[in-house]
Amino acid sequence: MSKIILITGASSGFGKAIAEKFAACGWNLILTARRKDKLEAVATAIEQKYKVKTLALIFDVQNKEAVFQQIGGLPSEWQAIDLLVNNAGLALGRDSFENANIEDWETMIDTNVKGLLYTSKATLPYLIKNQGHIINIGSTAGKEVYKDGNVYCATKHAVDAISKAQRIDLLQYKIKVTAIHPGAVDTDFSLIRFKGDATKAAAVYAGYEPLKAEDIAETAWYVANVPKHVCINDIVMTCVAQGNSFTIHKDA
Ligand code: NDP
Ligand code: 8X3
Repeated sequence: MSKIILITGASSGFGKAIAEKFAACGWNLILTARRKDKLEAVATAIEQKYKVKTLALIFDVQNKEAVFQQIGGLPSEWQAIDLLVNNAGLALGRDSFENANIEDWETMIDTNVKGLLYTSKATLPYLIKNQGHIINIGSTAGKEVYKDGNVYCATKHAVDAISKAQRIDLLQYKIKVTAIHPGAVDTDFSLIRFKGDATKAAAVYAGYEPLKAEDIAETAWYVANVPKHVCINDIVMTCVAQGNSFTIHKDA
């Protein structure tokens, strides 16, 4: 029987690449995001290409009621979830503490922290039944704070802490918990962070070869396929030009 993966934030970037990778290997996919057109296009293309089943769910992970309604109400054939990937997230702004926008802080906290908690809690009954696996997408920003990263870094530190806490508390259910912490990856992430400023976004990835979303998908595939008795707890991955969250060597 095909395995089932639930991926939040599957309309672009890592989530879309993870969906492609697992579908290519025969898994059925529950894909979630807010942008209906984009998510349904991803789902349709994958179904046609890989002949697997997909279920596209449109909701905002910040909306507690929607998360519990959509995930809690999954059709029975979609309930045997093997793997939850908590990937939906974003940065908004990169400003010094005194200048940063409070609404941006709230959106990052509500999405990256509270959204991950809601999704994990709503999926847990299925994961407990199925001895499933949770992969949380953190960041190098969750390992070291960098200048002007304040609340984004704080949300990813929270993802790091929540991953450790889930791993301990869910031991009794034999649920594996893995956190993947990537450095810079060239996706829409910076375009969204800089609110559509393409020049600023492109500058983040200029002068070196950043990671690609497919690199994260390969890592997710690896950690999901180690032997049953093995749990990969924590992975920090960067491109070779990056040494930590605030050090990238750029060619002149
Ligand atoms: P993208 O912007 O390409 O993808 C983000 C995804 O999250 C989209 O599918 C988006 O879908 C979804 N999303 C955002 N907000 C919400 C929300 N409120 N409710 C539901 N879905 C939401 O960026 P990435 O793929 O790069 O980012 C994915 C994750 O990886 C994020 O958690 C990010 O913090 C993290 N990360 C990114 C790095 C990078 O350098 N790119 C490095 C390290 C970690 P939609 O807009 O349709 O809702
Ligand atoms: C995204 C990577 O370096 O912009 O988490 O924080 S970074």
